[in-house]
Formats: sequence, C-alpha cells, structure tokens
Amino acid sequence: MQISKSIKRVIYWELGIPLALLSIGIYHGLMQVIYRAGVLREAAFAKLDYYQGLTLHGVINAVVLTTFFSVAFGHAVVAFHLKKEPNKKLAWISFWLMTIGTVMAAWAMLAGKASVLYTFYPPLKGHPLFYLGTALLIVGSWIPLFDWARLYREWKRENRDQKVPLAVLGTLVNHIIWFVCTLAVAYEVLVLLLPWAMGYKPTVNVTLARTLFWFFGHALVYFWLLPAYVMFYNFLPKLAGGKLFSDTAGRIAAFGFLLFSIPIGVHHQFADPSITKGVKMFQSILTSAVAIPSFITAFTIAASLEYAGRRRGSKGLLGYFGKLPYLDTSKFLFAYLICGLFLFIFGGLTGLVNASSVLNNTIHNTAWVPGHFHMTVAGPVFLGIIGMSLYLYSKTAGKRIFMPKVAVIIPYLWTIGILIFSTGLSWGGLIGEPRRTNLGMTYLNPKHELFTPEWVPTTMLGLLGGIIMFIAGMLFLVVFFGTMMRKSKEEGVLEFPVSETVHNEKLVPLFNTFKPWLVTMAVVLAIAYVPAFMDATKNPGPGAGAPRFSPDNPMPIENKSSAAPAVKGVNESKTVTVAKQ
Ligand code: HAS
Repeated sequence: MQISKSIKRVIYWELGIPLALLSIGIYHGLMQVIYRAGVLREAAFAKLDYYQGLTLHGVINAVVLTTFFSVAFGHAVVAFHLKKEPNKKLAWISFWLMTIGTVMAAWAMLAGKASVLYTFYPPLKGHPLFYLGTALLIVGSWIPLFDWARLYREWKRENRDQKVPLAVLGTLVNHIIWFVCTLAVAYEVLVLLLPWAMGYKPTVNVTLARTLFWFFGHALVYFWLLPAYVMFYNFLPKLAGGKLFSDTAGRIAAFGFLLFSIPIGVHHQFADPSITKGVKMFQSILTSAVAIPSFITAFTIAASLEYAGRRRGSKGLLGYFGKLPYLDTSKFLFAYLICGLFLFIFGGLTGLVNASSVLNNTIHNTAWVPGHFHMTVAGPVFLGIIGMSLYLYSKTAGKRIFMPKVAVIIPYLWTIGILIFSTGLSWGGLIGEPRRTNLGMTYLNPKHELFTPEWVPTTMLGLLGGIIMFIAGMLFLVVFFGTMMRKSKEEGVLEFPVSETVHNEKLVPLFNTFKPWLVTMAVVLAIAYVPAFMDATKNPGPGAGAPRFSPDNPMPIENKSSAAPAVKGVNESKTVTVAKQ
C-alpha cells in the first residue's frame, strides 16, 4: 500500500533520531563493562562521569529508542492493517513534543546535571529540564493512541462482523497500557519531583515516588515488549515459511497483558520496608500471572515454527529447527526475531526467579538484575526494534539493504554477545556482585583494600560479551545509515509479511472488543494499588521525607558544608545508598 509523504517522513524521523542517538547509548554500554571489569579505575572518562554515562545508556536505549519506535511502528501497523492513514497534523505534533522533550533531557544529562539513572529515584535530584523533557516525551507519545482509536472505531463501524486485525489489537493494547501507566509517572514528575527539584518543596516522600515510578516501571517493560510480540504473531510465521498456529491465542495474550502488566510494580519494591507484606504477596502472585501470556506465546510460536519446518520437509520431533531460514538475506527480519525469541527463553526464566519474593532477596540490586533484563529488553525488544526499523525503512523507501550479508549476521553476533555478557552478570549477581557500581574504583582494583577476586571472571565475561555487543551494534548502525544513504531502486511501499492462520477460528466477541477488558483492568488495578499507595503515603520514612541530594555528595544540597542533616530525622548517608540502588 502507498502512504503519504508526510506520514512516511514522520516515520523516518522517528526511526532515525533514536537510532542516531543509539551510538551514544551503545558507547556508554561499552564503557560500563570497561569500568566494571576494572580496566578503567577512574570516576570519569573523557569528561563523562560513570553515573552520567549509565544514565545516558539507560535513558537513550530503554526510554527514547523504545518510545519513538513504538509510535513509528504503530503508525505503520495501523495504516497498513486498517487501510487508513493517521492524522498528519497530530502525528507531527506528537513527533515534535517527543523530540523537544528528548533534546531537553539530553542536554541535562550531557551537561552532567541529571546523573540520576533511568529510574530517577529521589532523593537524587536531577535538573528540572530532565523531568520536564521526560514528561514532554511521554505526552508526545500519548497523542497517537487517540488518533488510532478514532481510526479503529471508524473501521469497526465499516466492518461490523470482522475480527480486528491482531496487529492493530496488539498495538492498541500496548498504547493503552502505556497511557494508563504513564499517568502515575507524570504525577510523580510534575507533582512530587519538579517542585522539589526546583526548591519549592524542601522534601519528597521517597517511597511514594518509588511506588508511582514502579506503577509505571514494570508496565514499561511490556510497552517495550509488545511491538516485538506483534511481530512474532503476525510476521514471524510467514517469514519462516508457515502460518500462525492460533490467532485467538494472540488475542488472549494481548488482553492478558492489559490486565496484568501494571498491577505488579511492587515486585520491584520487595525490599522497601514501607510497603506491607500483604501487598507484596498479592503483587507477587499477579507477577506469576503476567508470565501466562508469554507462555501462551512460547507454545503458539513454537507450533507455528514447527508448521513452517514441516512444510519445508522436516522430519522428527525437533527436525523443524534445522529447516528455518536463519541466514536467508531476503528474509533478514527472521534472523532478528528468532534470536530475540531464543534470548527471551532465558530472560523469561530469570524473570520468574525475580518474581519470587524469597529468591528476590538474593538477587535484588545485584548484577543478576541487568543479567535478566539484557536478555529481555536487549533481546527480543532491541532485536525486534532494529530489525523492523531496517525492514520498514528499506521497504517504504524502496531501497536495497546496504551489506545484506552483514545485516543477517548481526543478530547472531549480538546474541552471542548477550549470552556471554548475561552469563557473567548472572553468575556475578549470585555471588554478590552489585549492579550500578563503578567496580573499577574499588572491588575490581587489585590495589584497593576491597578488591574481590571472585568477581574477576564474572566481570571479564561481562567485558567480553559487551565488546561483542558493541561491535554488533556499530555494524547495525553502518548497515542502517548505509541503507539510508542509498538511492531508491524501486517505488517504496508500506508492506508487512502478514501470516495467515493455520485454523480458521471463529470470531469470539469477547476477544474482539476492549470494553470488558478495560473495566476488569480498572478493578484489578484498584485492588492491587490502593493499599500500596496507602502504605506509601502513611510511611514516608524518617522526617517528612528526604531533602535533595546530588550524586557526587553525601550531604543534602541545602546544607553542603554542615555535618548535620538538613531535615530532622533524615540520615543522609543511608538515603544516598538507597537512591543509587
Ligand atoms: Fe523483568 C526487573 C520479573 C519480563 C525488564 N525486568 C527488571 C528490570 C528490567 C526488566 C529492565 O519480579 C530492572 C528494572 C530496574 O532497573 O530495577 N520480568 C519479570 C517477570 C517477567 C519479566 C516475571 N522484564 C521482563 C521483560 C522485560 C523486563 C519482558 C523487558 C522487555 N523483572 C522481574 C522482577 C524484577 C525485574 C521481579 C525486579 C528485580 C529486582 O529485584 O530488582 C515475565 O514477563 C517473563 C515471562 C517470560 C517467559 C518466557 C517465554 C518465552 C518465550 C520464547 C519462546 C521461544 C521460542 C523460540 C518459541 C515465561 C516467549 C525457540 C527458538 C529457538 C531457536 C530455540
């Protein structure tokens, strides 16, 4: 199908800007493993401090790239499947809000005024422009949902007896989750953090801020994941040479995420004393429930791949794995998606370990956690994003891929890198290696009294994996921007490799409408979160809350020279430890 130049352009900018920023993001990923392995034993390199680099790494890779991509991919999916174009004016307003917000936050981070990591936990204080920029990025990404919902309603009126295309259903579910969960972080930023960061309020309730953040924070990971799920269900079976095993399974999975993505954020706060045991227990159980849509996906996609393999002549129980188009340059997207799925097996299993409040005590705030999330967000999510960005751009621009053989090898190289890197981090985490720590300054410095030799092999594995990932990432940027610089060889079209289904399943009205799911979502949210917010409001910690701290000083900002804490009852050194972790 053809789309207007204006919508094409908005999509290109939304793919291109975050991918250009990715060069900064992956450079700081490489610096992380270098610092942590003790190769560098300094607090800063090239005038960029360790926490500044880690903030840039997290915010660019996990927030900016994912948000821009989800909006661009959403425009393409909705336009293609509903055969209706998004409103151009709204698409550009959304783009500009997201871009201005990104520039504001990027300035604050690059100037070293917001080294507060992507979780921006108080009492670490960032520059107000960092918070405002993040808020603008979020508000910009809300706009398309309302426009797509309008197109969806129009389409429904015109196609009363038809199933809503699964890809559109997944995209709408994703942006509804995003809209609801970001309301909490918008409140945190605008009502709690901004007035405090600007000095209008002396203290902030740290527990409440963290609870609001994680209301958003865990749903955020499914906002990252769902575009990849849209690709797994709708495109992967066709790329593999087969069909989707069950479309209904995809619908159940999508609505399952709608119910269970948000009311589980407290599983990031199992160690927070202000939240009571009952709330933690309830959200721990719901966390197990959120794994169900992923288990459904694992079996449905495995069955779809088996179907494809058998069509290609495979024999035996697992013979189909040998018949898939792993290195076919004309179907390079397959390589990105299958590698992501493979990594997600380990990402999912480590997630289930985290979800148990008992096991969580062992791994919380250790290197195990980045070990887990690099096999999820840097696995299916990142590979889906870069693979689809290249696919979408080359198709709609009518350009051939630059270095196609390299393009198809990149995801395998990346997967090898992640497997080595995450093995190092997970192993290190199990023997106490902390996350978010510049280990080269102390624990990995043989001259320091805290030197811990057990962490030498684990951080060396991290370093080796990190270098391989860096090479794969840079190669991708060469391929993507090399493709951009090529001349168009044919007319560009918006086209996806849409899979047919194996069975012609009946339309089940419950899985073709949003209303009952939205009501249930509201009820589950209220049950899970009203008690959590009551806990957080009742127990703000010592004093009325925490004053402002900068990452480089254990004293509150208001009272730099004095040994006494600025606010009665606040133990400043403890507060800083909590904030960094
Ligand atoms: Fe998580 C922490 C629990 C999924 C990301 N998670 C994090 C953090 C991030 C993150 C970024 O309960 C750190 C946040 C921070 O900075 O503090 N997570 C889970 C659970 C799941 C889960 C239960 N996480 C994700 C996804 C992420 C992500 C997805 C990003 C996209 N996570 C936790 C918990 C913590 C946590 C605690 C807090 C830890 C702490 O203490 O700080 C589940 O959704 C996972 C379910 C997944 C599965 C896997 C299904 C497998 C599939 C693949 C099949 C493969 C096939 C192909 C068919 C059950 C679908 C085979 C092909 C071949 C070639 C073999």
